[in-house]
Amino acid sequence: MERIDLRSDTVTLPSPAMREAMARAAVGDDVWNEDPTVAELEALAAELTGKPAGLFVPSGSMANLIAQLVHAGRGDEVICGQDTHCMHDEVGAGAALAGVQYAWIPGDGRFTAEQVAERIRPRTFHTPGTALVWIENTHNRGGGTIFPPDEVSRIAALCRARGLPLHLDGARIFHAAVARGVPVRELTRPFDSLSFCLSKALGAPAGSVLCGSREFRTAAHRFRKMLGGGMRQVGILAAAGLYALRHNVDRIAEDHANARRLATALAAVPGLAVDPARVETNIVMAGVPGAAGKLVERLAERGVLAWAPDDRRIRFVTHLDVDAAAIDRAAAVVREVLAA
Ligand code: TLP
Repeated sequence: MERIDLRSDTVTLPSPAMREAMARAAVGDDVWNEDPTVAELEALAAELTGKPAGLFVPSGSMANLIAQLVHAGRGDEVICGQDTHCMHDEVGAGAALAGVQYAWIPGDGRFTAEQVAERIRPRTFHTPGTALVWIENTHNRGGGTIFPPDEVSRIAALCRARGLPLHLDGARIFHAAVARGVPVRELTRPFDSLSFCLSKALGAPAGSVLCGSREFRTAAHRFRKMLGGGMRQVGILAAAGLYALRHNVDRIAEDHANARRLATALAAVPGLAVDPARVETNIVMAGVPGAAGKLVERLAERGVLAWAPDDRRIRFVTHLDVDAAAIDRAAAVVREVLAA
């Protein structure tokens, strides 16, 4: 039986050319700052995002935790959108390990400067103080939605005026850049710091890069070591990241087209609520009346893998290992399963 894996864009496999680049990578001990391929990746990431420095880290989750550790402390508050990954999908790491709590804004992950302003609070003998404002772009649980760039600028101006750092979880920021047809640095400019993932649709097997000022990197570097994220001859992984940044960015447009194609097909399936007009990038969220997990199991029995982020939604993510023909076959399976 054919298997079409739409659970996530993290499931992509390194291509033969990427593996070739990994095999050829010059390496050294990165804990001693001696891996030339890691240095090259960090420099390219910094250049692309318009920041002075980059730091290669093992995962997006570690990038998020390090950013919170650098910018916020125990008992501090982080203002973010509803269902943000760091709050929802990282096993409570922000609370458990950085000691922060979240002041979250209801909605689909997008919010306004006014909504941030309402939640900023001083550190008093009663209240936690606001230490950080957090934006996730694109927003995963929101359905791959793009945070409006003008609103990011307004929020950045507010943060500057109130002396608060603004961080971007840009796990999929290249998706937003490709969808909007702009260089990624245009979307990252307003932020003090950011991370992006190499291991999602960019197709690398592991790794994220944190970018920001040199001081941010120095602080982040210490926390990376503290968390056990210092790796040795990791140029092998950095080479995959370099390959991904050089070859796999523009093609993300195909994933967006495939997501729209899937959404259009699923919109016609009775029992699913899908609005193709809301699909901006590579994530399709389908609403179901309930028991989303059961439906995911029935789809898996027919070889179509998806994920239920909650009981009423099924998420399909397009990526470089599924083409338009596979999308059509997946849509046909979904139609048949729902009709059965
Ligand atoms: N997201 C994964 C799952 O954890 C849900 C996925 O399949 O989408 N920020 C955002 C916005 C993410 O979507 C993810 C991963 C991360 C951070 C964490 O990255 P990793 O998995 O590398 O720790």
